[in-house]
Amino acid sequence: MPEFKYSNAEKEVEMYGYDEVIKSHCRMCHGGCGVHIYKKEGKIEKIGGDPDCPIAHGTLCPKGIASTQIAYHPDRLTHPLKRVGPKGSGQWEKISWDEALDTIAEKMNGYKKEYGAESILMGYGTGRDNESVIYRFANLLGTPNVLTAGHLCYGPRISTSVITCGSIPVVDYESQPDCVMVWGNNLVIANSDEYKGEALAVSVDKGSKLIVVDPRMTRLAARADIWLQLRPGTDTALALGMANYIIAEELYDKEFVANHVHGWDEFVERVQDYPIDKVSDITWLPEEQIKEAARMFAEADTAGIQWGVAIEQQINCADNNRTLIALMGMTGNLDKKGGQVLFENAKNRNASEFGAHKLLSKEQRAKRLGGDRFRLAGHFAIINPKCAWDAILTEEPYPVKMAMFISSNPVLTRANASEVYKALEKLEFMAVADFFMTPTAELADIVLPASTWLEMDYIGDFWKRHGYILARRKAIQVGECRSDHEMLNELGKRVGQEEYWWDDFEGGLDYILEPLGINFQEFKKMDYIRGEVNYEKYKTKGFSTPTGKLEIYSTMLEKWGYDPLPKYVEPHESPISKPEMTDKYPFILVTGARSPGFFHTENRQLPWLREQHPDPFVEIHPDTARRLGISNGQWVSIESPRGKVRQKAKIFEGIHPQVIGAQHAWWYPEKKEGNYGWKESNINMLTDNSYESCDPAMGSTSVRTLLCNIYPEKQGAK
Ligand SMILES: Nc1nc2c(c(=O)[nH]1)N[C@H]1C(S)=C(S)[C@@H](COP(=O)(O)OP(=O)(O)OC[C@H]3O[C@@H](n4cnc5c(=O)[nH]c(N)nc54)[C@H](O)[C@@H]3O)O[C@H]1N2
Ligand SMILES: Nc1nc2c(c(=O)[nH]1)N[C@H]1C(S)=C(S)[C@@H](COP(=O)(O)OP(=O)(O)OC[C@H]3O[C@@H](n4cnc5c(=O)[nH]c(N)nc54)[C@H](O)[C@@H]3O)O[C@H]1N2
Ligand code: SF4
Ligand SMILES: [Mo]
Repeated sequence: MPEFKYSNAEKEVEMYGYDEVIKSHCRMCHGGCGVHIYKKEGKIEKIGGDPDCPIAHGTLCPKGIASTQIAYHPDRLTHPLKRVGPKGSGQWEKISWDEALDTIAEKMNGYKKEYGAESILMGYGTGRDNESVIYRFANLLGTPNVLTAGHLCYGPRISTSVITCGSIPVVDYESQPDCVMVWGNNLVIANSDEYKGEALAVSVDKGSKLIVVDPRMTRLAARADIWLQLRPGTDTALALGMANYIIAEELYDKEFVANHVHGWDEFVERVQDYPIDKVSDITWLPEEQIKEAARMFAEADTAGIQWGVAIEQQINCADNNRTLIALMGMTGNLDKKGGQVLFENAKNRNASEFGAHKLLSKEQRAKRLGGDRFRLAGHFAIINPKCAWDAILTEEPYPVKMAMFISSNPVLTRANASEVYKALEKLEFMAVADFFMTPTAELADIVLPASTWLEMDYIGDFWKRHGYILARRKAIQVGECRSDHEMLNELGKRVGQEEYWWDDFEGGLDYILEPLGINFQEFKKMDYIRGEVNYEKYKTKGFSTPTGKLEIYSTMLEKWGYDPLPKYVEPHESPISKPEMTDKYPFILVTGARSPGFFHTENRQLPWLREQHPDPFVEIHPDTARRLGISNGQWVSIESPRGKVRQKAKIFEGIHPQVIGAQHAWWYPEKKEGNYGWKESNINMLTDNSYESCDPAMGSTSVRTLLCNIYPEKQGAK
């Protein structure tokens, strides 16, 4: 492996007189961009891109550059706190780490003894490079209840890929696909999961054809050869319609389907239910456009589907993913160079092994909340949040008494926020680890100050499917902050897990690297390690599924009692499924399209980012705005049967007149009274978390497909 170098950094140091430069990689989102951290007099002065980074090639986004403002922010939590007033009162007292960890451990040990380990909920949010350490802690504690965003984000891509083709297929941008179909994703802003927008943008610059499936005009849609502006939530119908056309026109890879697909004939029969004229009616897309896109994708020599979270936040979540994998496979692009590759990881200990999933007993696993209801999710250690709120509020099927949230702010980011708030208020004990006080942290009993990526040593990206691992190198220490890994390393020793943790967490990093025959100090000197790159492995090894084939017909789903073939179901709340609602709620609401400066609820305290985007906005088509008497920049009310919030109108031609696009995750760190205005603009006051509205296998919540109304806010109202 190459030892790392500092291209261009030495010149910068000389020019600007920095004392030190540290090579690391960012994690202000899902992470992965290589950086140079420039220091002067012990403080970070600047963060710059690392041109040698194999993932981002020196490019950075505004969040990465603004990381210094997070590190040194005056509101940063810098020592553990204990609540001394009622919940939400904002009354806190400084305590020591020992007192904080001893108190949390004492509570955990007590609840475990009295109600069983399942009464303790561990929680985190999206991938922040701490998930495997949290699972390790929970599995060793014996609780099957780890509440994440996995039911509606990435978890569905993992679980449907594993049951369908063994692992997540990743677009092979390094080999320049001839065509990329971007589906429910806005990569150049989101840089999500294993992907960076730079790779897609370069690929399109070099000539890849681009198809975009998105109800809103995005930068990518604007550049696309074909933009399919579908009705929100109708993705599976569109994908099945494309499959119908590709089969009818014989544009599929006959050798591949004959030898490597399980259930092809049944799938061919199923797609007969989705003729293009019917799909056109369902999706609002012209027939010719659907055919043209299907042909462009199928006829390309190499093509990939860049899939995003929008396809998962729907009632059709699992079947959306499965149909897209079917499209990748039937066009011969699966594991093909320049297509959609099943990359192999480096031979380090993987996230699942580190997470100690095997050490959770069968008996405890069987108690996973919602495991019987949402069986695909349960199989992959994922729970639907409502199952957790219900257990807290009703004590059914058993009481949940305590929660520990590490890097999550569920009051803002889980559906039906009023219910979330009520549940968190009812918990007997709650601990939160975060960078700042948040509306969720305000409901806790103990708050722990967490280190940012600038303040830790770690092995980054080891959960991702691009096959790279990179060293994160500690640049500074802020107050008494500790990384999540370090705090769980210490907490674990206090709850009977001594033999599974280390003197300090560097021992954990060595353990991850052990199969590679190196330790962390040695890894720190390297640029990166990558797994072997091999294509078309299925030709010799088959796919890693029960039949060894691509399971378009899923034997696992069949075993769990679900339809083994994908199908389209109308969204739970739509003008077609709920026509009686449309008088009061005439618009389709999509929520949560990503904005460049924020990462969910994060960064609203950072001047560089907030100045560019001071208020939440909701997109409305100009014709609709005119009809409703709404002008650009005006505060409006958005309402659903669950609640009402306010955001500022943004008049936007790139959205259908019947669709409204609202932002998610808004709170106001500057409003200290009323728990930071957690209700005011929080779109999850409007979203539905009822079981019937969720994907029946994955438990995914439909935060993209709802009905709403919108109107000008009365003057002075809040
Ligand atoms: N309506 C609607 N709701 C959505 C979505 C949507 O599109 N629409 N998207 C959903 C999706 S895809 C996801 S993944 C979830 C995200 O939901 P979450 O991941 O729960 O995100 P946040 O609510 O922003 O909470 C993250 C908190 O962790 C803190 N934090 C950040 N990094 C660290 C760290 O390293 N350690 C610690 N201890 N704390 C840290 C931040 O300061 C912040 O307070 O939201 C979901 N909610
Ligand atoms: N800057 C920034 N980056 C982020 C995040 C962030 O909060 N901020 N969050 C991170 C997380 S956890 C995630 S999951 C990813 C998500 O990143 P992406 O997968 O890119 O998701 P979004 O930008 O939320 O949505 C992508 C597109 O889906 C469209 N869409 C909405 N409804 C539908 C629908 O029914 N069908 C289809 N086909 N499209 C639809 C939206 O218009 C939007 O343009 O981003 C990650 N990166
Ligand atoms: S895309 Fe993510 S990893 Fe890259 S600079 Fe931005 S926040 Fe950091
Ligand atoms: Mo996510």
